[in-house]
Amino acid sequence: MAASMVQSGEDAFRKIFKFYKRRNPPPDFSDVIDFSRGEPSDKVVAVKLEPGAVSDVEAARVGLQPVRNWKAFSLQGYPGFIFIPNPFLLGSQPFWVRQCLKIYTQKPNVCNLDMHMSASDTQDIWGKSIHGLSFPPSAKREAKTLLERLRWVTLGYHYNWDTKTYSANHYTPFPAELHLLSVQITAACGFPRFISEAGILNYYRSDSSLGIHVDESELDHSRPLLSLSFGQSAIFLLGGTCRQDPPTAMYMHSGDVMVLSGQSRLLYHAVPRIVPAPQGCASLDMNSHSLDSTLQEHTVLEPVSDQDWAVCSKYIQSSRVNVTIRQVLGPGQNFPETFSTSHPRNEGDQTVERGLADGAFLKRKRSNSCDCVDTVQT
Ligand SMILES: O=C(O)CCC(=O)C(=O)O
Ligand SMILES: [Mn+2]
Repeated sequence: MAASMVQSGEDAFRKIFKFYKRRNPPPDFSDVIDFSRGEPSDKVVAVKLEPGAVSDVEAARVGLQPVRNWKAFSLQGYPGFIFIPNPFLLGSQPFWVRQCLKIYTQKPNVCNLDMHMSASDTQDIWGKSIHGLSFPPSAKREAKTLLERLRWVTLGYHYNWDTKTYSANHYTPFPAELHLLSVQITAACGFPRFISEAGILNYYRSDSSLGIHVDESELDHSRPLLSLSFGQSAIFLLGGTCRQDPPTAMYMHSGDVMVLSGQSRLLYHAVPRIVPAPQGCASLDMNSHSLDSTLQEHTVLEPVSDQDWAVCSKYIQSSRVNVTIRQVLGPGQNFPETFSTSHPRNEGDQTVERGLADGAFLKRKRSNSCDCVDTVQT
């Protein structure tokens, strides 16, 4: 049992992170909570959502089931933590996967590859990768495609990994359809008027992990942080306000949604391991990408062509994409004077700000302190 391995006073989070990251011998996964089973237990509690906040038509427009059909859970001792196992309509995830791989990777969005490549080289990550990705797995390829080397993309207010801040003068328009999806999910969770101002997409290969961190760079922590996952599954660890608090391990499968709000908004978390999606995961099925025609009328979901889906499904057979959406500023709030410019939203300067290394381990600054939440990434 992972939590019982740690002794009081030590960095329990780090110990459990290493436990789940270990390759040889592989860890025992029997303590990992699987919300897709849909069963409340001594740790898992059902959460009531607000079905009236989102009409069935609004939900379907962005590829979501009617809210009354969603299941939602929290964890004992984590108020404000909401986990919604795959609320997407069958056949709608391929659109979101395609957006993450083909659309959100385009300029002016910023990515890890900008760190050591020219703007023209990172101009068309998708277009430059599709040929290489089409090779059968047995064929030996010289170099990895850009998509295979992609680790993160930022949207909206671009997170600066060095200063761990957002700033008014590095903003590019947030994708409208992703904002719409975020608004529907957060409204159903009891947070009306959510404004999607910053997004971080993390692209995980099968051996990637994401270090222990707290998302605290947003200026208003009363707004929820929304997380969406597609492709292969992950072990996600949710800890406390101190590194000494042993984290709870849970699976995140394709389509799963997580909301960190209230007291859970500033908790330590990490992804120590990517694990294969469960057998028969419908969202990864090549044949499930054509959306029911009755839903197509008002949808923001453009059809995904067979060619595009062939590339996407190839990529997500061994990868996971996670999207976190953040409201940075509270209502009426501005960036501190030193960061502000006269017109923050339209004049995004194109300076490339980067911080994360291009490597399988998406490392973020760590802290061993228990005094306060003093780590760090966003
Ligand atoms: O990949 C995940 O599930 C977590 C991502 C995350 O914590 C982040 O981007 O801040
Ligand atoms: Mn995070």
